[in-house]
Amino acid sequence: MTADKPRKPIYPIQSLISDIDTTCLRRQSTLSRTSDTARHRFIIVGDVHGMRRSLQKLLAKVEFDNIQGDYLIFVGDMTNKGPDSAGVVDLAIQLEASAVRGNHDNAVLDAAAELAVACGDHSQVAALKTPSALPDAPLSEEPMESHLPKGLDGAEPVSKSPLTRHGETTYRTASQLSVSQREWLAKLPLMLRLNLPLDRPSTLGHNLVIVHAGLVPGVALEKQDPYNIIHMRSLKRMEGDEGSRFESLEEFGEEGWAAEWDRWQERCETRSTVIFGHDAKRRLQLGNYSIGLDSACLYGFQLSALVIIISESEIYHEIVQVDCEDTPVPPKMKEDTDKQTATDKQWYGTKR
Ligand SMILES: [Mn+2]
Repeated sequence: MTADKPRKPIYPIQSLISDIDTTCLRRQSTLSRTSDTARHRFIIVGDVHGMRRSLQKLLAKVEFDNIQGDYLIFVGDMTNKGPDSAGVVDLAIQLEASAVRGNHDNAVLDAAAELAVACGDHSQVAALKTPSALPDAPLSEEPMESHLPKGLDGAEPVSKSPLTRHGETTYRTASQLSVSQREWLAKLPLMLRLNLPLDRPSTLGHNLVIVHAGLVPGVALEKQDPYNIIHMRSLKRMEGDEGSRFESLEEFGEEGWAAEWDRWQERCETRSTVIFGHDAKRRLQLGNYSIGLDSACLYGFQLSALVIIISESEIYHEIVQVDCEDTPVPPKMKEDTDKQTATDKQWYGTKR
């Protein structure tokens, strides 16, 4: 990643990649022979950002039923900014969902560690000092809301806060999560690999990777930069002696990274489809090998799900959306219109 923005801290990563166990599908296949109603679906949900009512509306619309074998996956940024991050995490835990870590989930974890240290809990000091990949930092005791420095409870402005790494909203979200909710977030991998059964055709191919922000084409999953995975939005092509390579950027750019990813896959023998979020400005993105699911529910637009249906003879997918059901949060605007890209202008033009 080039230095288009100073890097924010990464909370210790417990797992870079996890595989989704598709043996559950084999179990379901056995079930389906005895029941016409057995379903085999992966429901992958875009950035929720604490918009719990919208999430519940979406789950109702897809008739989510984990007892029937539906499997829920989040593309990250389940938390922060919106009204009920704790409620969203509780729902995810209750429904046994899988998820990847988003940049906001990461920030909330880091803020929670900073709050804990500010409250005298030194078990989190190492988590704050390590740039990445410190395993199993124990989390501090709940609740932290009562320990919030003056001003972060919303009563009065912060006069002199020792908390400097994040904005007030992030500390507030961090203080609202329980130990078990933070532990669930902290365990999430940065990438989820989902290999679909090869014995039937699939509209999405058979190799799926779920990440929050993006991947750099031509780089193995194990070699992807953790920071990029949760922050990147675009790519810069670098020409060199050995052909072109890419650097990822946090800035939006005229074209998202996924367009380059799609072109790259066309040249690959084994192709991977990436399911991601993070890019609310571009909203729903339907590429040949990339599906972007952040349709800006936080800002009052839609919450989206990619529904993958696995039948006996084929695998196919559909997009299901609901309108935002929570109070939206106004997006931050770039004041300097000269710095706005075409995507920025389109975004500001369409916001409510
Ligand atoms: Mn994000």
